[in-house]
Amino acid sequence: MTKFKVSVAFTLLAVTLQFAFAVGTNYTVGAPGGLWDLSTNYTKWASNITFYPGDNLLFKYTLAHDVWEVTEADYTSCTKGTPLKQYKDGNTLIALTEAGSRYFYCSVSSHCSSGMKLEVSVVPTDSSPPPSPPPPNGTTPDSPPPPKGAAAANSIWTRSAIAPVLGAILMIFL
Ligand SMILES: *[C@@H]1O[C@H](CO)[C@@H](O)[C@H](O)[C@H]1NC(C)=O
Ligand SMILES: *[C@@H]1O[C@H](CO)[C@@H](O)[C@H](O)[C@H]1NC(C)=O
Ligand SMILES: *[C@@H]1O[C@H](CO)[C@@H](O)[C@H](O)[C@H]1NC(C)=O
Ligand SMILES: *[C@@H]1O[C@H](CO)[C@@H](O)[C@H](O)[C@H]1NC(C)=O
Ligand SMILES: [Cu+2]
Repeated sequence: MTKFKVSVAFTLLAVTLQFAFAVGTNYTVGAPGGLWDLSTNYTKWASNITFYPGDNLLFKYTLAHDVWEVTEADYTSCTKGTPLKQYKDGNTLIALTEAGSRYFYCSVSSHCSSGMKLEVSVVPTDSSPPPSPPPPNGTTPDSPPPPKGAAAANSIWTRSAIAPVLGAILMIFL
């Protein structure tokens, strides 16, 4: 095998990894029960989802609302002091590019204090939980938790597709 082939293989591998991890899931904030509004519990909504770098938040809202990205302190106290970013287009896509916490609220009137605020914790891509251990033999397992929902299918597919793609590349070039 030539050095050239090896370097081509690794270049393709790098490109594939980059592509695979760049494609995330778009999560519509509040969906499916609500959107960006005054009636959704966003703590509850976010607790149902594991956010990874590459995922996006899509805020959909009427012009009675807006979206500010703020510091943790402003988020906690609903203070309209020093917003990091302000949006009011009714259809705001926010990229979760790296691991860490992000804080959002609606700055209109007292909507933040009324609960129109969202904290999102983005976890590193390689920290997905390990598969649950097999149940002990002879016992009927409790019904498994339902899948996270249709929105999550895309990201599961994206990540599980990496292995076969890499395998195919290696078979071609090695
Ligand atoms: C997320 O939404 C943006 C903007 O609508 C779109 O360009 C992108 O393709 C979407 N990504 C996915 C994974 O659906
Ligand atoms: C939102 O949901 C969380 C978790 O289920 C709960 O602890 C909290 O009390 C709820 N908040 C409101 C305002 O209902
Ligand atoms: C959490 O996910 C479950 C399973 O998909 C779904 O039934 C439930 O409505 C979700 N809860 C919220 C608050 O979105
Ligand atoms: C699993 O099966 C083995 C062999 O039949 C038995 O000895 C063992 O006690 C079983 N373990 C459990 C947790 O049921
Ligand atoms: Cu609002």
